[in-house]
Amino acid sequence: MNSGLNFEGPDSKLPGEETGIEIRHTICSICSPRSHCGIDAYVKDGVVIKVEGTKENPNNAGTLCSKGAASRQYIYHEDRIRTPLIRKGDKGSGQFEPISWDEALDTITTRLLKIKDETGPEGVVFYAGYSKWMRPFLKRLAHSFGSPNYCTESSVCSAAAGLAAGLNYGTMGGPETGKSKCLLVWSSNPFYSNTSAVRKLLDARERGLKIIEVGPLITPLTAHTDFHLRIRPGTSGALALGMAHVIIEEGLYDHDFVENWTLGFEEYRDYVRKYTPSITEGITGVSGDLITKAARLYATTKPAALMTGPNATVHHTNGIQNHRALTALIGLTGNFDREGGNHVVPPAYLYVPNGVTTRQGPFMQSRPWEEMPPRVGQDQYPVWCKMVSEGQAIHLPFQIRSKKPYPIRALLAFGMNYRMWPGSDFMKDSLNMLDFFVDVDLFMTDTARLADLVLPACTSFERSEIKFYTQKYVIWTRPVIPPLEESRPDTDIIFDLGTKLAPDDDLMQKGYEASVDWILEPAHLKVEALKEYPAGYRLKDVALPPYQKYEKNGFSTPSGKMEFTSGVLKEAGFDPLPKYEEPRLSPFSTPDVAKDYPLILTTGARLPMFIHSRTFRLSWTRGLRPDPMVDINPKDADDRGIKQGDSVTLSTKRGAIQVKANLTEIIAPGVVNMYHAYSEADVNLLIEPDYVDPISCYPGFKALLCEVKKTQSA
Ligand SMILES: Nc1nc2c(c(=O)[nH]1)N[C@H]1C(S)=C(S)[C@@H](COP(=O)(O)OP(=O)(O)OC[C@H]3O[C@@H](n4cnc5c(=O)[nH]c(N)nc54)[C@H](O)[C@@H]3O)O[C@H]1N2
Ligand SMILES: Nc1nc2c(c(=O)[nH]1)N[C@H]1C(S)=C(S)[C@@H](COP(=O)(O)OP(=O)(O)OC[C@H]3O[C@@H](n4cnc5c(=O)[nH]c(N)nc54)[C@H](O)[C@@H]3O)O[C@H]1N2
Ligand code: SF4
Ligand SMILES: [Mo]
Repeated sequence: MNSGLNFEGPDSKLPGEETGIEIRHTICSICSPRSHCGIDAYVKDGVVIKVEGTKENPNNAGTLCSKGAASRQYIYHEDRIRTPLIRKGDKGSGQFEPISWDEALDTITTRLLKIKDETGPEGVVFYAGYSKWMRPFLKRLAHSFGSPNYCTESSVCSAAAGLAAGLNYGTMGGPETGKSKCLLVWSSNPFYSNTSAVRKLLDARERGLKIIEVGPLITPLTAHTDFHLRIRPGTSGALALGMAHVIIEEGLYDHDFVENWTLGFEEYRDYVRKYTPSITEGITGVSGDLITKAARLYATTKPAALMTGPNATVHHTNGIQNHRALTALIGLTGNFDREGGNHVVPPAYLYVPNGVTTRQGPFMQSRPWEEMPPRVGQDQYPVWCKMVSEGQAIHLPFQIRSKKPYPIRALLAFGMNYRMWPGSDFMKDSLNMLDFFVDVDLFMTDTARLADLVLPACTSFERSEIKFYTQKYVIWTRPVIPPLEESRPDTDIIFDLGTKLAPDDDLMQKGYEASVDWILEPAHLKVEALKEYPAGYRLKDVALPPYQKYEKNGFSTPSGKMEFTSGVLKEAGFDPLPKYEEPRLSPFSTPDVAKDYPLILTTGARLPMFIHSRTFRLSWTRGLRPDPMVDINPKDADDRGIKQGDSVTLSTKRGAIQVKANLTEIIAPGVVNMYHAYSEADVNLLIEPDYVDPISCYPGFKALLCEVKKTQSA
C-alpha cells in the first residue's frame, strides 16, 4: 500500500542498484576493545554516506553511541593527516613538508639501525597509544629488533588493576553478571564507559540482581542500586578493609576456602580488626551503618560478583594496595572462580575472554626478556616488570632525562598523546630531548606536531582487523572504503618496517595475514575462511573453562594459594598485606597543603560523548559539552560565589587552568571533578609527574588537592 510518503527521494539513502548505495560491514574502534560495535556503512562511490549499528552483531545489536554515530565526522575530519610529513622547522615548530612513503620508511629504518649500531636496540622505544589493534605486531617488531622497550597507554589504564589482583590470585576473573545474585560495582560506570554491556546489567537487575555501587560520583547506575557507598576519593582500600572487618567479625566469610586455599589470613584478620565501621566511616566518609549493611549483603547473597573498573581504584598513590584490598573480598567470601562469582576466563585476543585460545602471547614475545636489557622502569618498578609484559611508559620521561641505566634516543609511536601523562609539560619537554621521534596518527595532534616524522594512519573503516567478542563471535573486517589520501593501516607500516628492522623474523617477513593465521592456529580459524563472513562469524564448539580450576592447578602465586600476604611484594620490599595509606595529597596527610587547596580533585571520570582527546574535534560530540568544565557541588560553589557557567580558575600547588564551573549534585561537597585531555585546559598540567604509586608507577589522577576560584576579569 502506498503510504503517500516518498521514502525513495534523492536523500533517502536506500541501498540498491538504483541508488548505487551498498551496505558494507565494519567495526567502530573509537573506544574500548570490550565494545568495538559492529557498523553497517552505507557506501556510495567510495564514500561513507551513513552509518548504523549492525543488528546481527551480538555485542551492540544495532545500537551505536554518540561517538560511533559521529563516525563520518571522524573519518572525514579536516585534521586527518594526508601524507607522510618530515619536519622542516625547529623541533616542536609544527612545520612539515610532505615526503613519499618510501622516503619516510627509509629514513626511519636508517635512523633506527644507526642507533642500534651505536648504542644498542634498547635505545629505541616502540609505543602504542589507546588503540590496541596493532599492538601484537608492534610488540613483536620491537623485540625482534632487539628492544625490550615496548610501552603502551596500558601504563595508566587497566594493567595495574590486573597487577594488583594478580598479586592476590595469580590470574583474576571477571564478574559473571548473568548468573550472579549480587553485584558489587566498585568504581565503574558502564553507562558511559561500556554502553553495550548495560542492557545485560539492567536485564539482570529486573530479574532481581542486588547491586551495591562504590564510587565518589553519582552515576546513571546509582538509581538502579540497593546501596551506593559514596567514598572520599582515594579511600577504596580503607572501605574494603572495613567491609572485611564486618565479614570476618560476623563469621560471614567462606571458612573452607580461607582455610584450604589462602595464605596469610591470620595476619590479614589481625590487621582488619582495627577497621571498625566507625573508624572506616571516619576515613571514607561512608556511614558505618551502610558499610555494615553492604558487607552483609555482599557476603551473604550467593553467588556474588565484583565488578571493578579498569583504573578508578588504581589511579592513586596508594592504588595497588587499594585494589588488592578490594579484590581480596572475592576470595574471602568464596566467590573466586565460582559460577556467578568472578570466573577466570583467559582472554582470547586483545583483552576479550570468550573461551577461545589463541597464540597472541607467544606471538608478541618473539624474544625472551632474559635476552634483552632491562625495560624502561625495570629498576624502579620491579614488581610491574615481573607482572606486566611491557615497559612502564610513565617512567619514560624520567629515563629520557636521566639517561640511566641507558639513554633512550628514539621513539616510534602509534597514537601518542603527551597530555595523558601526569605533568604533561614534563612529558612534552622530554619528547623534545629525543634524537628522533616518529608519530603515527590519524589526525595532526599537538603531539604529532612535536615529531620529526609524522605518518598518516587510517581508521577502522579503511583497514582489515581481527576482532573477537565475549559473545563467542569473531569478525575479520574488510576495508569498506579505500584509505583516505595516502594514509595506511598501522599494520602495513609495521610490517614494511619489519622487513628491514627484523630481517631474521620469519613471521615479520611473511606479513600481516600470515601472522594473524599463526596467532589463530589453536582456534582453528583462518583469515581466508573468515572473509566469507563479512558481518562476523558465530563461533562453534567453544566452551568456557570450568569453575574452581584452582582445586586442580592451585593459584599461580608464589605460594600456590590466594595470598592475603603477597610473596611478590614481600620479596620486593613492600608490605605484603593490603595496607591502607592516605593518598599522598589529602586533607589528612597534608593538612598544610589543604589550607590553601581544600578541595579534593578527581580527574578523568568518563563522559559519554568523549573518549580522551579523540572525539573533541567532532562537532556532534563536542556540541554536547562545548567547554572544559569542572564539576563542583552547588554548596562549594556557593561558598565561593560561583554560579553555573562562571569562568573559574582550577589550581593545585603545581599550576592553574581556566575552565567553566558546572554546578552539580553528582559530586559530593568537598570534591571536584575535571575531565582530562583538553588542549586548552589540560588538567594533567596540575599533577606532578612523580605523583605516582610506588609499586606500579600509576599516577594519582583521582585524588589530590586543589582550589576553585572565580576568575577575576582583567
Ligand atoms: N588526568 C587523567 N589522565 C588520564 C586519565 C584519567 O582518568 N585522568 N585516564 C588515562 C587512561 S585510562 C588512558 S587509557 C589514557 C588515554 O591516553 P591516550 O591513549 O594517549 O589517549 P588519546 O587522547 O585517545 O590518544 C590516542 C591517540 O591515538 C590516535 N589514534 C586513534 N586510533 C588510532 C589508530 O588506529 N592508529 C593510530 N596510529 N593512532 C590512532 C588518536 O587520534 C589519538 O591522538 O589517558 C590517561 N590519562
Ligand atoms: N565514553 C567513554 N568511554 C570510555 C572512555 C572514555 O574516555 N569515554 N575511556 C575508556 C577507558 S580508556 C577506560 S580506562 C574506561 C574507564 O571506565 P570506568 O572505570 O567505568 O570509568 P570512570 O568514569 O573512569 O570511573 C568510574 C567511576 O569511578 C569512580 N571514581 C572516581 N574517582 C574515584 C576515586 O578516587 N576512587 C574510586 N574508588 N572511584 C573513583 C567514579 O564514581 C566513576 O563513576 O572507560 C573506557 N570507555
Ligand atoms: S565509540 Fe560507541 S559506537 Fe564506537 S565502539 Fe565505542 S560504544 Fe560502540
Ligand atoms: Mo584507559
